[in-house]
Amino acid sequence: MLIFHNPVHHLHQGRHEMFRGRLVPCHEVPDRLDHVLAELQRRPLGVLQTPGEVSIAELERIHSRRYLDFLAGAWDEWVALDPANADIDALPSVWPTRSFRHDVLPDNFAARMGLFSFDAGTPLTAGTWTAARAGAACAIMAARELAAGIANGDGTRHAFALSRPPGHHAGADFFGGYCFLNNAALAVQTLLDRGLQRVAVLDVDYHHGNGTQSIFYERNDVLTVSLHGDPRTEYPFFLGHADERGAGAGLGYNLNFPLPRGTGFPAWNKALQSGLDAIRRFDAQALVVSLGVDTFEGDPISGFALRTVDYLQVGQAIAAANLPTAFVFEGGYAVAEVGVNVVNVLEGFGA
Ligand code: Q9C
Ligand code: ZN
Repeated sequence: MLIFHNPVHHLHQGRHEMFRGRLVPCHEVPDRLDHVLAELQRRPLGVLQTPGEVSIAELERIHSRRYLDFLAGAWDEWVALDPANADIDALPSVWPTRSFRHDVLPDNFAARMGLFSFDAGTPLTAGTWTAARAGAACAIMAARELAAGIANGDGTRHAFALSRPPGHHAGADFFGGYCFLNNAALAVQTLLDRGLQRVAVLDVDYHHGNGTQSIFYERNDVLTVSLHGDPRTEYPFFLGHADERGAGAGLGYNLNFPLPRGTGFPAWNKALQSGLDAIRRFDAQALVVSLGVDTFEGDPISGFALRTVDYLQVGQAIAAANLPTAFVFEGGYAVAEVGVNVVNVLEGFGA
């Protein structure tokens, strides 16, 4: 397995997220990725590489120009408001909701933070843009290698983009859920741009991949499948219901498996099998897996009960789809166990 890791991920280092009216320490910390790297030292699964630069034009295949421009300049704008802001994370605090029908770009920075986000749990920091861009490059490079491998017939069939910040909550023009650039969506688009016709996304993170769903909702070249905590009770709350099946040309190309809090491996695995069946029926040529391990029983912010050993079976099940596969790291906040759980998936996969 070819592994692209983000060498500047630690430049994105949020201090606080808003939770129940208080600023609490961030769950999405650099240590998470370092634990995966440490586990890959103990159980090497392939060559570790760092990505080169990717162009803004490649990011624009998924994200809007004005969102990317905003992200690129946001930190400098934040500090320009007050030099003391250099020691504080930027968080949004005002949002347009249903009755705000225009999206004229406001001059006010706080207003633009709100226009381009959906929660106050996702701090933007000095190094966020640099780290997120390098992370997107990991996903794009992984997809490029896969596309080349598919074209050659005997080249790379599996790759892993090991990066943070994560991506699946980020939409074409919004951040949230600790995500800024949708790494998985960028990997999918790269595969399509390099000649594939049908790509499937399997999102196994605890939280619904609202960004990925919204990006591909009206398209029939991408099947999006997500297993997640029921949005009636679980973040991100406003998307991820079972009746969201896609729209327009994309009708039938989005599949959600909302599961109740407390779901253990047997029921979760049943949903996984149904999702994989749909991917088979779709006749996908490649698979992008949004690999969050916040389904773990010990995860501090999630509610499923998967055990460390179960992740070996998760990998085996995904391997049975027998598709060229790019794994993209997403959530997982039981920091000390994240490495073992992620590498178990990859080992089970037979990487
Ligand atoms: N007190 C990913 O797993 N906050 N994002 C939940 C926690 C948002 C998770 C509240 C969780 C976002 C990529
Ligand atoms: Zn998650």
